[in-house]
Amino acid sequence: MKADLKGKWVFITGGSSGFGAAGAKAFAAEGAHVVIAARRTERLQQVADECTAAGAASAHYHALDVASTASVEACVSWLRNLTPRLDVLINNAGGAHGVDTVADGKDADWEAMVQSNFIGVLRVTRAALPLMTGQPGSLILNVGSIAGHVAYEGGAAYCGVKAAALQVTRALRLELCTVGVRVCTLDPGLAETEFALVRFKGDSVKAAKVYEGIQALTAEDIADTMVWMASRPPHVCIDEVLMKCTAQAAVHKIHRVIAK
Ligand code: 8X3
Repeated sequence: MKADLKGKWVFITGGSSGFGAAGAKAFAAEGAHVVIAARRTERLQQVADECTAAGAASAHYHALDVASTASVEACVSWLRNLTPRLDVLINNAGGAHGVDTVADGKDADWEAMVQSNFIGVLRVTRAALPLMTGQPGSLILNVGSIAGHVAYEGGAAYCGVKAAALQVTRALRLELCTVGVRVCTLDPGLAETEFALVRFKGDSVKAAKVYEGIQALTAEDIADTMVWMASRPPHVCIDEVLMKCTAQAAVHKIHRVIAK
């Protein structure tokens, strides 16, 4: 049985691009009210327009920096004026900064990753929970990563914060069990978005190498799965999804077909 997402209120962080923007459009196509937030507000306007065109019941956007409690509080107070209830919260904001080993790591990169991928999830969830706890079946979907399950060289901080976020998901599920709020994580492997470009600090050649010779997951693949997880009936919680492209059997086992 599938739950209808029509008329549901969906709030997505990191909604200006990648998984967040694709997710917003996918929920819009289901007839949901879509609310997106991110730091890059100029991009949000365009994504909101695309959500309206895709069939959203309504589409809204607001500036949000998940690294700032004041920004999170301001965004969620604005959200409260739009709707007294939130059916789906997607904690998608995050990303990786740098591929340095620990020996060469930069404090600024580590701190940015801790803020966006870990504390940001806690902050946004804390602020949004009062809109969700009154309705059993509402759903928190955290976007994690294969990096939260398996460590790799150059990923100490990113793998660490994604592992931490996975434990936030698990702890929240225990805390919210009695009020019927579902808590899920969707953990992708290689997915072709701006992720690698950000990780390599704008070096498009290095970023392209990450996806060379494989058909990586797309933002739309992730968005489809978000919608699937959110459209299960209220008594069904898809706790954890680890999702990889077929060419990636494991973090270090990637079958690349590269023309000579
Ligand atoms: C992104 C996937 O494999 O680059 O979270 O860590 S990976």
